Amino acid sequence: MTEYDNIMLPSLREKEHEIATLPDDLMDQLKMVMQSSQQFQEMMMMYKCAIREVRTKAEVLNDEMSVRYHRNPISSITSRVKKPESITQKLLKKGLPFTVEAIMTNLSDVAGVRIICEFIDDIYTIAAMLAMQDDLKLIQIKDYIKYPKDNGYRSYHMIVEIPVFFSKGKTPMRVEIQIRTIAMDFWASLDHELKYKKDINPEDEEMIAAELLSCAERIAETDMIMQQIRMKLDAVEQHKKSTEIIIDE
Ligand code: 0O2
Repeated sequence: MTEYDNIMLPSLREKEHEIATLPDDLMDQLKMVMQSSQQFQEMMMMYKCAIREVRTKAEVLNDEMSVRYHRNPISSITSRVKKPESITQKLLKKGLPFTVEAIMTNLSDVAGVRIICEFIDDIYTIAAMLAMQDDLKLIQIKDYIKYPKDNGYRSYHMIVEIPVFFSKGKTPMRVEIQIRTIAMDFWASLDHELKYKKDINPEDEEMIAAELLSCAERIAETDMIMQQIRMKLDAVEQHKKSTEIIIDE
C-alpha cells in the first residue's frame, strides 16, 4: 500500500473499478482530500516544474527564429496542470486506483502545454525542433491535423518525457504538448465549451455538432490558403534578396 492510498475515500475503495462517474458531492470530497494531501501537492509541483521546462524550450526556439528569420512562428503559449476533478474522472474511466503512483505511471496529460502557431508549417517545424532535442524523450505523437477526428478536431499532440532536476535528483516527467494554429484553437475552444454544456437538448446538440464540423472544414481550408500566401510572400522575399546580392556583386 502506498502512502497515497490513505487519501482514498473508504466508500470509493470498493467501487473504484465499477463507477465511471461520481455524484457531485463525492467528487467535491475527493477533490478536497486530494488537494490537502502532501504527496498530491508535491506531484502537482513537479508537473508545474516540467511545464516550465517545456515552455522555456518553446520560447527559446521562438526567440531564435525571430532573430534569424524575422518572424515568430509561435503566436502564444498556454499551459495548465489538470484539475483534480479531471484527474479523478480519468482514473475512474481507466479503472485505476486513486494513487500518485497510478497518476504518474498512467496519465500522460496531467501537465499540458499548448503552443499556438500562425501557420500549419510552423506546427511541424516546432514539433520537429522539439523532438530533436536530446534531453527530451518522445513517447507518442497523435497527428490530428493529417488525420482529423470525426468531429473536425485538428491539432498536433506530442507526449514527451522531460528530466526535471529536484533536490533528490533527476525525475523524468511526462508532458502533453498540443500544437495548433490560431484558427484550430479558436474552433477547439468552442467545441470544448459545447462538451460542458449539460443543459443543451439532443437535437440542438446534433445540429451544433454538424455546424462545428462544417466550420472545422472551412477553417482547415483557410489555414491552407493562409499557408500558401505565406509561401508566396517568402518566395518574393527570397527573390528580392537574391537580386540584391547580384546587384551588390
Ligand atoms: P482537457 O480538459 O483539455 O484536459 P488518453 O487517455 O489521454 O491517451 P485521450 O484523452 O483521448 O486519450 O487523448 P487525446 O485524443 O490525445 O486528447 C487529449 C486532449 O486533446 C484532450 O484532453 C483535449 O484537450 C484535446 N482534445 C482531444 N479531442 C478533442 C476534441 O474533440 N475537441 C476538443 N476541443 N479538444 C480535444 P482532455 O483530457 O479531454 O481535456
